[in-house]
Amino acid sequence: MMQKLIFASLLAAPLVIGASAQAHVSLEQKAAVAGSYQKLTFRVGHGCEGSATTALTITLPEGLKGAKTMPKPGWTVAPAGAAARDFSWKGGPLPDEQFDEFNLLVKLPDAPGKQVFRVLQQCEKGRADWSELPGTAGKFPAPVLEIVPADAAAAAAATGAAPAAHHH
Ligand SMILES: [Cu+2]
Repeated sequence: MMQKLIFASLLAAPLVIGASAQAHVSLEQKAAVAGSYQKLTFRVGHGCEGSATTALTITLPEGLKGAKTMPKPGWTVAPAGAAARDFSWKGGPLPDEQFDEFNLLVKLPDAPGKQVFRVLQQCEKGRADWSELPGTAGKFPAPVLEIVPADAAAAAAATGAAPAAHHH
């Protein structure tokens, strides 16, 4: 089913940019400013080969701190202290033909660079481990956030080309 969706999106050129964000488990924010507090929205685009999603565990990379989860009706999220790296939602089930979003607020590191999030999706039948690193041509890419320097973000804003990160 996923392959069909990807194939269809390639034929419809104007939809290509949005299509990759709708499928998979993806991160809505592509870039954010170093050192800022940033809302991260993880979107679950489908289940596990047709099976409904019942749990989602997001592992934060080392450099991120002070994460808070956003309450989500119909789902519980495991309590996590300041040092916790894993955030686990359980609930749903979220049917394959629907999508949903899971939100975190995090403090980003001061250093620019790519941050990779491992996401484990569990379903009524089966699971999907979204953990493949950027540059590997796999079927289960891990969501990635590009941390940009504050200076570069300010410069981009001044020229009207701000990175898609300002969701305060
Ligand atoms: Cu997909």
